[in-house]
Amino acid sequence: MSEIDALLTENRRFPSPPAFQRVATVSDAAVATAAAADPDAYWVTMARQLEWITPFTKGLEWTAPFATWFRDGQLNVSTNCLDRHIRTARRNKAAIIFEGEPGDTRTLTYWQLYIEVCKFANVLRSLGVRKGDRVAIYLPMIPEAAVAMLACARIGAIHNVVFGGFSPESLRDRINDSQCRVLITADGGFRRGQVVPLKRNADAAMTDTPSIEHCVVVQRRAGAMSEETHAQMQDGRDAWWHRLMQKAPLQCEPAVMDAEDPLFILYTSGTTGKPKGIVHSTGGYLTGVTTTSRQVFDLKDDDVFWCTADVGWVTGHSYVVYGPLANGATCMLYEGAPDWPDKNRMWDMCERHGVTIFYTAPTAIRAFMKWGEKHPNQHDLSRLRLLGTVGEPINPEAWMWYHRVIGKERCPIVDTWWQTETGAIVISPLPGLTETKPGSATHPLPGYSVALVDTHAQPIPVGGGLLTITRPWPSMLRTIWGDPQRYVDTYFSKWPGRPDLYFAGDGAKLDDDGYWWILGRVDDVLNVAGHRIGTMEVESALVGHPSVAEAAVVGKDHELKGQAIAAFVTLREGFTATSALRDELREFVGEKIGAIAKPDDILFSADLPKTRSGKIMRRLLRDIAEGRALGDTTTLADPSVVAGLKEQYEAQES
Ligand code: 7RM
Repeated sequence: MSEIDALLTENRRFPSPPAFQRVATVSDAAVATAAAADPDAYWVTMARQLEWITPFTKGLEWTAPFATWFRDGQLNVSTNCLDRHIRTARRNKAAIIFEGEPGDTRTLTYWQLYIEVCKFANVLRSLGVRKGDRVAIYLPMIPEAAVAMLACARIGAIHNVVFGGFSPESLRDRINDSQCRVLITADGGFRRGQVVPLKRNADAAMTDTPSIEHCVVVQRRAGAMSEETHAQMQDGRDAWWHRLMQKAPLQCEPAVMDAEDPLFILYTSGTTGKPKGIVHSTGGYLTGVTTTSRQVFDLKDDDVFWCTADVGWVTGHSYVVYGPLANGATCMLYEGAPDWPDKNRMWDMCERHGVTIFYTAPTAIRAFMKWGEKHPNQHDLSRLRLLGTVGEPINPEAWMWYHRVIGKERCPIVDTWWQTETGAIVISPLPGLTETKPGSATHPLPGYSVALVDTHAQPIPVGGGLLTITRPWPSMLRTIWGDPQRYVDTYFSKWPGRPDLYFAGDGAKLDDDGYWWILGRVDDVLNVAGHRIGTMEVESALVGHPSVAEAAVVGKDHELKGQAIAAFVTLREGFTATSALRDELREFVGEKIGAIAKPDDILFSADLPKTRSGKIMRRLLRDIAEGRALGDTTTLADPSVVAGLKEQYEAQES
C-alpha cells in the first residue's frame, strides 16, 4: 500500500436535502459550467452586481504574480454594505444582533448602523485621518468593531484589526509595521466573566508606537469596570468614543475609492519570522466575499446568520462584516466564551435569536461533542437550516455529530476551505447542489481555478499533492504590507519559472470522484517509512474512538522510519487515562488505518496547546515529542498548557 488514507474510505454521502434545494439560491450546476468556461467573464458579472461610482471597463489584468481586478472602476465598500440597503425596505431590518457575554443585547437596523458609521467616519476625519491612512482596531466583539471597520472604509482609511486576545507586544508590532495613526479600543471586554483589560494593554503598547496620534476608547459598559481595569485617559491623546460621537454630524460623504485601493491589512502568522500584513483590495475583495456569502450561505432576507469568528480573524472580516452586510443579511455578534455561564450558551442563543445559519470551527464542534448532547438537546434548534465549518480539516466523526446532533440530519453542512490570503471561500459545497462527504470540502466554487500538483508542479488528477490556485481570483491578497518581495517569495516562488502558481501551503487529496480532502499545512503531513500520512488522518482515527474528545498528532524524527508518530489525546468526560487505554488506542488506529499509522507515543492531556483562534500548535508538540526546548509560545491561548505537557511527556518517557 503506497498511500494510507482513512478518509478515502469514507463512503457516506449526503445529497442536498430536497427541502433545502427547492429554496436555494444556487441549485443549478450551469453556473459552475459557465464560470469554468470563462472565469474572468464570470467574475466581471459578479462584480457588476455591486454598486460602482465609476463602472469598470477592465476585468483581470495580470503580470504574474501581481494581478489587478476592475482597475479603472471606483466604489466605496461602506455604501455597498449600507447606503444600498437603506434606500429599500431593508432600511428597518436588523443588520446586527449583538449579545454581550453578561447577557446585554443590542440590535442595530441597517438605518441605525448607517448613522453610526457616518458619525464615526466623521469622528475619524476630525482626528485627522485621511484616505490611505492606517487605523488600528483593538476591540471586543461588539457592534463598535463593525462600525469602526465600516467607518474606515467610508473615508478610505485602511484598517488593521488586531484580535483582542493578543498581547500588548503583538499589538505594538502590528501598529508599528503599518504605521497606524489612530488606535480604537475599549476600556474592556468580557470573557468568562472576567474583564479583558484592552485599554491597559493598549497603553502598554502605546509606550512604543510613535505613529499613534489619537486613541479612541469605547466604554464597554458604564460602571462595569473595576478600579484597576478602568481606563486611564491621557490628555490630548485619548478620547471616549461616546463623547466624540455626541458632536459628530450625521452626514458623511463616502470617499471615492479605486478598486485596487487597499481596504484593510490583516496580520497572519507565517511558518517563521514576524507576522505578515496581508493586504486586501476594495473592489476585488468585496466581489469575492459578496459572491461567496450569497452562494455558500444561501443568505435570504429572513435569515439570522451566525458566524462565530472574532472580527480579529479573516473569517470575522469576510463573514461577520463585509460579505453578509453587502448582501443585506442579519448577523449575530457574540462577545464571549461558548461555555459561559454554562455549556448551553451557544444553543440558548441560537434558540432565543432564531439563528438559521451557523458557521463555526471544527475545534469548537469537538468541544461541543466533548461537553455532550444534553446541552444542544435542551434547546429548540429547529430554525437552523444550514451549518458551516472553517479553519481546519473536520474529521468525519465531528462532521457526523454536527450533522446529527445540531443539524438533526436536516441541514446541509458546508465545509469551507480558504485562507487569510484568499480573502474569501475557495473550496466548499454549494448547499443546494453539492452532494457532501463527511470530511471533504468537496469542490472549488465557480470562478476558481484550483489544481493539485506534485513537487514538480505537475497536475495530479487523483491522489495526494499540494494545493495551488492557478489563476488570479478577485479577493486574493495583493501584497504583504511593506514587503512585496516576501509576497513573491512566500506564495509564488515554490516552483521556479512558475510565478503564476499560488502555493497555498496546504496538502490535499483528490479522490476518484474528484472530491477535495484538505490534509492541512504541508508541514503537518508526515512521512513514515515512505508512506505519506496526514496528521489529520491519524487524528481522525483517534477521535473515532469513543473515549477520545480531541487528538493532535505530530511527526518525530525516527532512525529507521524517518518519522514516527506522536499523539496527544484529550479524553471525553467519564474516561480515565490508563496504559491499557493507551494500548487500545494504538490498536484502534492500527485497525482504522494500518499498522504503519500506529502512534509510537500517546500522551493523555487535559488540554492541547492552541492559538487563540483555536488552531493546535503542532510545532510546539513536535518540540515536546522530539525533546527540544520549547519554541515561541506567545501566541498560545494558554501558555501554561504546553509547559505542563512537556513535563508529563518527559516523565512518561523515563
Ligand atoms: C479561514 C482561515 C488558513 C488555513 C488553511 C488550512 C486551514 C481553513 C479549512 C482548513 C481544512 C477547511 N484562514 N483551513 N479552512 N483546512 N478544511 N475547511 O482559517 O488564514 O487563519 O487559516 O487553515 O490549513 O491554509 S487562516
